[in-house]
Amino acid sequence: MVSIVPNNIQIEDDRTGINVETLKRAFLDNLFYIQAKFPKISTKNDYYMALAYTVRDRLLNRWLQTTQTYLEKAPRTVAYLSAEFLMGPHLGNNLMNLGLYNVVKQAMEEFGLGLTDLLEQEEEPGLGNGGLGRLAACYIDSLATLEIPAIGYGIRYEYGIFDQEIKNGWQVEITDKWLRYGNPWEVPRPEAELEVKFGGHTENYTDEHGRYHVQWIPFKVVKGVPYDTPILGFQTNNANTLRLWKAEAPESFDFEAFNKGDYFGSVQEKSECENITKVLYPNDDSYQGKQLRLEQQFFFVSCSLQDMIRMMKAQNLTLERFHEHFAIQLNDTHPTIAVAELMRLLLDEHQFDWDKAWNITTKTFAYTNHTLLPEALERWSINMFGSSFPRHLQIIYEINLRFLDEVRIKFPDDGNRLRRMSIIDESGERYIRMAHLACVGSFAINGVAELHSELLKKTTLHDFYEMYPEKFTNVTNGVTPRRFMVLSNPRLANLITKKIGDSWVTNLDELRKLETFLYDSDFCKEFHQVKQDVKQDLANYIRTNYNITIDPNSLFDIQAKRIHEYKRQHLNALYIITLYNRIKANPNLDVTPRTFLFGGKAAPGYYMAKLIIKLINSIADVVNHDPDMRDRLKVIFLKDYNVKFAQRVYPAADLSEQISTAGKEASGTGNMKFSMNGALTIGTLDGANIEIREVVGEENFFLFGLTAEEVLQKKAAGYNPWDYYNSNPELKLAIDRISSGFFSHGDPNLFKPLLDSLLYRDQYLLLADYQSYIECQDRVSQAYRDREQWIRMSILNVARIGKFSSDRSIRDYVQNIWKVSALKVEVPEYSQSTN
Ligand code: CR6
Repeated sequence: MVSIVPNNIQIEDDRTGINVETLKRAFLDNLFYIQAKFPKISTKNDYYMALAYTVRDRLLNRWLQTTQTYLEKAPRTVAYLSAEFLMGPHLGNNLMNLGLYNVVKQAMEEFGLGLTDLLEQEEEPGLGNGGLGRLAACYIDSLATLEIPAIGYGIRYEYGIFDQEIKNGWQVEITDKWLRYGNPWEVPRPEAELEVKFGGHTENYTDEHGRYHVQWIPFKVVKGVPYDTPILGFQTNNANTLRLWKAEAPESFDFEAFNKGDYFGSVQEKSECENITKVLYPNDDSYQGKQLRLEQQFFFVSCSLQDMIRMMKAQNLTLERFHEHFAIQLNDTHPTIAVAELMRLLLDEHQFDWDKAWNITTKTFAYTNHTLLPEALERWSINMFGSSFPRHLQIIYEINLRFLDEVRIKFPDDGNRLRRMSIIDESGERYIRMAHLACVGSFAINGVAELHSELLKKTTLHDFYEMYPEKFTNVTNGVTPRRFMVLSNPRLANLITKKIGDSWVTNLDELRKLETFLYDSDFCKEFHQVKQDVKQDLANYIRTNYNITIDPNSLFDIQAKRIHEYKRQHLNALYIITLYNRIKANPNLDVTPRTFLFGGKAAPGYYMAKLIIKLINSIADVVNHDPDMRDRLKVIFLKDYNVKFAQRVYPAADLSEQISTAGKEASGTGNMKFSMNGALTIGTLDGANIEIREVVGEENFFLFGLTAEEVLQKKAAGYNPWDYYNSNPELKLAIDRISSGFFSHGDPNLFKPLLDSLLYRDQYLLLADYQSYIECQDRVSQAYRDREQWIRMSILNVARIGKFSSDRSIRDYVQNIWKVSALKVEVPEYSQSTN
């Protein structure tokens, strides 16, 4: 095979060189030849694009070398199937990973361009909702950094998560036209398109050996075109691929209609095909049983499996060894139809017999569960499912039949158990339970934090745990310290590196060495100064964008995450009202000045979440304009919280709000990002909070609230929110303030649905946790006054957070589930960066 990089290239050229002069030349070259602009008429976006291409050029060599190495060595490969990848901006990350940040900054400065300005220009690919999608992005980063052969497979949504605006305090959704100015990071591969079938019916036939087969005759066929994005590891040569599929109409689709003169009909059919990857469903931790969503799931799963099969063929590997070549991770149940699709491909298209196909399938898949919330557990009505995927329905029935036989043998005469475990829910209208299919079709099942994995075994998947105990494990989530420390908090990263060297970036446990400096007053001062500077940055941003002045010496108390009742942003709001009431009652009260910052999107169809946003903004209106508050209390709802903005927010927090009802937040990942940037957490014993508290030390964590077990007991004992309302004067006053119309210009009805839900049901036990929460918040206020002590607690959060690197999570997956090995990629000397 011809080597990709001719060995005789020894000098730097405009596409690989990394000194300032070459970079400048390359930048102008791209501006001219790709953007077709010269400086005088260039927009900021032209400059961004020119720089992006300049950086991409310097990445390509590693990427192609990686692809070639993987092709030649055919290593066991991880395929991470996820309906969401919330990557965040690429430019800064690639500059960091290539080690080119500073030299490019200088090159741009010599042109009079600010690198931060150019970075700001990038429209982020918002191809995810929240934690689950961002987790996939962190894992893709760690896989590349750890040099593990891996492919991320997903959907190239034309519209990602909506942009959020706030009008009159309400959320307004704006479509996310992220591809508007082009995407310099992706490479379309139309030559690698595949076909995906939908609808129709099945036919049986017998082959010449008398063997019985099924054939799927689809109603329509859609093309899947891959768009590839290189994912470079941190200071490695390994650049894995994120392969996202776009749906297109096949060229031949319209012949018949055209011939009949039905121009309109044929074009409409084309746009219907393309609808499949048009838009991301904006629901987080809940699902909508929409046919199009199911079609999206099948579309990307089928493309990805066919792609894997094609790769094996190109490598002359036999499909009998599919499960040896690929470990496929199902990121939640969204890609779970893959179990049936791999069976179909093996049975119908490659003529395997059932047992062989099933053996391969069940040695291939591993399933991660991300939630216990019942409204998020996917189930598809049999009618809907069968109309789009008639063959898969047959296969699932057959899987279920054989599975229930197994259950019967292990647990004889237990009809209830059979009904509970069946992949088909037959209690009313019939549904396919995707989590059940995932459990039956996978060799490993994991939750995303210790508590969550335990609760899965005890509750949601209890029967499956009894059936297959050996399949169950835990892998606690993690986040990448590259993006969430080095890139987004360079001041802190530099200080740390100055003290302990830079190996912590890929070995986060090294942060422990910071503990040596706990009583080094110079270090503590510098550490504090970093926090103050970052807070000042955010304050400046808020002044520019919101015209509100906030005091960087106040305690920055931040809750940034999707808006959901179980996350209890409204509990936070009740505390703000309580503080407000206290100051109103006693205007000279000595309070610790606080700035409450919120960020997060509500699912467009989730009325209660939208009402919570309106409530926060209404409180902000009153509080921020009340002279009695005299800058002791400020409340701001930051609009359009996304990855780009999150990178500004985490570093600036003093306090991180992780206040979900215990047992409801599977893990959380924002909790980790805040803590690694030195915020202290106020939180419940929920998700990964428990493990964060364990490692940072209970004295460095503000704990409150009921435990998961107590929550269940309280509900079982007949919880009555009114008891709390009636017996707690501060709580009553806070609620009454809302219901009287105080925050709604006298309108007592505006927030009634929210208050009724709290007083008559309070599913998430806000009232039960209120007292414990406000007492804890008062302790926070006290603690913040002892600056030295607070700084030490903050340092300890950073120093002990190593466990929550996504590198650790990926190592867990690699060792306990995937059993894959690293494969180092070598590239010629000349293009390796040095700085
Ligand atoms: N909404 C969990 O709720 C977890 C992430 C990633 C979530 C959250 O606690 O940290 O997954 N679940 O594991 C789902 O999306 C179903 C989330 O992001």
